[in-house]
Amino acid sequence: MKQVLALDLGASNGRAILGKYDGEKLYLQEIHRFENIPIEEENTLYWDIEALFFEIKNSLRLAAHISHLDSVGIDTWGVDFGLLDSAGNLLARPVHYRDRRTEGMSKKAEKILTKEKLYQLTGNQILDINTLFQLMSLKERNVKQFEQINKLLLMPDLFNYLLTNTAKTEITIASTTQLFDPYKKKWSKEILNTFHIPESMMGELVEPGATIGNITPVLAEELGIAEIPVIAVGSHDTASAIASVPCNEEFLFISSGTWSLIGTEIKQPIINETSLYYNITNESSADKTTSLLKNIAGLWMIQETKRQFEREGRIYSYSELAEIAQHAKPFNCYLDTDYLEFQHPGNIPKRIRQYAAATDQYVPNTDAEIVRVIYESLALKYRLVIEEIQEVIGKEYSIVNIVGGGAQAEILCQMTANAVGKKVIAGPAEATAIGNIIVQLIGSGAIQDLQQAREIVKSSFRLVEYQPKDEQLWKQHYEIYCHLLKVGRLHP
Ligand code: LFR
Repeated sequence: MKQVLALDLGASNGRAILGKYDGEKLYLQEIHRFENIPIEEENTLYWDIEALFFEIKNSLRLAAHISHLDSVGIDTWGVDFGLLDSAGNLLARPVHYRDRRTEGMSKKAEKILTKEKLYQLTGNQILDINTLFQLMSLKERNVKQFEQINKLLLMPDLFNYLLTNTAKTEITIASTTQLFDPYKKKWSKEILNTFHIPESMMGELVEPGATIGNITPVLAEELGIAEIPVIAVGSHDTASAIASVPCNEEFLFISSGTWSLIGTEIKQPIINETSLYYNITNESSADKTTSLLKNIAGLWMIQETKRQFEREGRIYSYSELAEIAQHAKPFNCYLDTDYLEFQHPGNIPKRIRQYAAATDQYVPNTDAEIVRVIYESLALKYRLVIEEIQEVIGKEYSIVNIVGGGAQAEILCQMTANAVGKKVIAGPAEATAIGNIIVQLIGSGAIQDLQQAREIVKSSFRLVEYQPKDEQLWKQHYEIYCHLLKVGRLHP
């Protein structure tokens, strides 16, 4: 029996999941779950790095006391980073990408390097949150701090460093930065030079599956555990989630969590006018292929809406929210779920009402109506993006695999099947942790390769199929939705 620990830091929480592999099936055991709440100080949104590292240590201690651990791997969302000074200490708390400091930064960058060139060199979708634009913003606001940087470590790399004292950068997370050459799988010298970012600041790159080092003797002693190897997994949570898609044929995936990452796996990056036009990204996947995907809003609006209802004293579980939404009138109002104002923390229901009024639509009033319009608009947007991806690849797919927490949202899975007109296979819900575990097991040779791993996932976890329903009705509303988007009516 191989036993490895996956630490997955997501937007709603962090989780420590023990993966046990008996040579045939994979079993998961949740060891610890903790909050991941950003800190707001002087108008800046930061990672609560101390609390998270405390919980990571806690997770290790708890897991190691339950069972022997062969290794541990950490994944987080992309683009965010910590900065080290020349003594190897953190220069400041890492800033969270939902901070507003990067608003408009990609436009400024385009004055230095055209959008076309930025895309051609990195294959990354141009999003203000990308590491390059965060760095530009830092330089603009605090050049002194920028000059003190000795090493930039992306968040999983930073946690690996805190555990092992070894500073390395794993490739899947590097590929989210807009600083990375997706063909050579190296830092892009041209981007670094153009934006005056010293190459020495960037970490030495390692492949997923590589061992970063062992937990330092001091830490092992503090925790009363062995000096466990720390593995660079697909440390970008999306790369981990995609690794667990239970399919060995060509597939479309929706990695459904706070964000929705929609795309497919391809052998070589696709960087051309159409992919730029649709703002589709090329990221490195956990097994050397490329994930061609688009990053659009996901369950964030539902999560934030649930929190707002709570603040107002109405407590719902996610299944209760889905239940009330089922009974609300369909297609009351359409949202562009990627509208900027929906991306920041706060009172989302209120913003939806303001948005509906400003776009001359029915104003959703009840909790049920609010939740329904979010789910419906997400499903409509999924169809749009799937059509874009298919156009870029030049191929039609017949099945959509939904992995991640959203695979449990039956309402959204069914609406997706209806909107897209394709069969949906939902699961596994614990995709990110499973992908993290798989890469550790491949790294140690316990599993041969990703193909074998995907068969193991298929036989180890519950998958649910959804067939499209009411296709005509959804098609009709999809057409209206596309029209409204096209003529700018969904942007107040
Ligand atoms: C998903 C994700 C996306 C990335 C976004 C911000 O959790 O990692 O892939 O674009 O978060 O980093």
